[in-house]
Amino acid sequence: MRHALALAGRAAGRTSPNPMVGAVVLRGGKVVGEGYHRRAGKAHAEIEALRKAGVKAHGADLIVTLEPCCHQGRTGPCTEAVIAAGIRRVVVGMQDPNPLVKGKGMRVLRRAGIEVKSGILRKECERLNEVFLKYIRTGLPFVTMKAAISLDGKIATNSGDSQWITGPEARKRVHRLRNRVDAIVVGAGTVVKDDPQLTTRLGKRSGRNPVRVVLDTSNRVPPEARVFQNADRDRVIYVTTGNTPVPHLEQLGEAGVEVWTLRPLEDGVPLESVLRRLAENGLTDVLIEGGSHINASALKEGIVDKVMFFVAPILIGGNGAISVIGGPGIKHLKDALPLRQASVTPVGKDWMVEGYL
Ligand code: AOF
Ligand code: ZN
Repeated sequence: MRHALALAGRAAGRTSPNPMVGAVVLRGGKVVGEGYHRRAGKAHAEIEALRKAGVKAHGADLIVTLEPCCHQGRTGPCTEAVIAAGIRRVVVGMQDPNPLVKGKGMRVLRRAGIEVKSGILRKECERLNEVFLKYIRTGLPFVTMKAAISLDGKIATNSGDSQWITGPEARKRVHRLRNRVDAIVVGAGTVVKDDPQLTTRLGKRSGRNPVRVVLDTSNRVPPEARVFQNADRDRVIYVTTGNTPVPHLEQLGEAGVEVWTLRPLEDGVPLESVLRRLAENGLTDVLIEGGSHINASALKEGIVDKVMFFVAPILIGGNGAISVIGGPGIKHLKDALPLRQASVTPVGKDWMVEGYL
């Protein structure tokens, strides 16, 4: 199962909105076939592993991180292929939360006389697919709020200087993260102030750019911003609440930027509807690299799943220096948001602090 998990992880960031799945065919304790799901629409992990095993699958064991599917989707039901291959025993990491499967896959296998064991390294399998789990249960993407902050929680000095708070190792880590997620969401403030590209830059190693999403509810973002460059090649989405001037929209359109017009909420940013639409577009792993304002809205709307702060051992200070979470905040400490499973990992001279909400 550990090997199957490692195989599954090879496609990290490439399977949305589908899960990462790994499978191994074992015969007499020897691996005779293995495979993993490479991207949505391509063969399921089980099928890849069974194909490799060929006739050796007869009487063998199949180890798979996720319950085999029993439905006709973009590909046929894996249960049929498992039965046809003559597999004797199936070892499953976790049940498939997909309502079309959800235990039915295992029942179908058992009914065909195959021995099924389930829940092996379940926690690890669930952790690997935290994004898929969130999406399949709620229709919303898994959202990580990422920021680089000083030890005193600032994201810039009182004059707005913010480059760079963290060191090169932490920034490299962020590029690896961008290479894995499906989309990055930023607000107008960040684009106006920092003019970021939000691309994946990993040096010689190749990466791919996530879809970049700019929320501009108060029409502040200039169409010349760097984030809109390369929009003809890599998808960029501009979200407005309808007050962007027409020539401005035309310029964005010509640059290849996709424009989404959404109904405004009271305080501007209709985050949840943006996220739902991203998920409908198959973008299920979303990073908010937002800035103070968006971070506050995101937390208020309750749409953040995970926090990832890179903390630099520096002190900035100043009442006018922006902190990582803006907005009105809370009155009582009992209302503070606690992080679950919080952890600290040193990254260069900085620390990566992670936790779940
Ligand atoms: C995968 N890869 O290795 C396994 C999956 O989009 P489809 O038709 O390929 O079906 C996707 C569903 O199939 C997915 O939601 C999950 O329930 C099940 N298993 N999916 O993409 C795999 N084993
Ligand atoms: Zn399948």
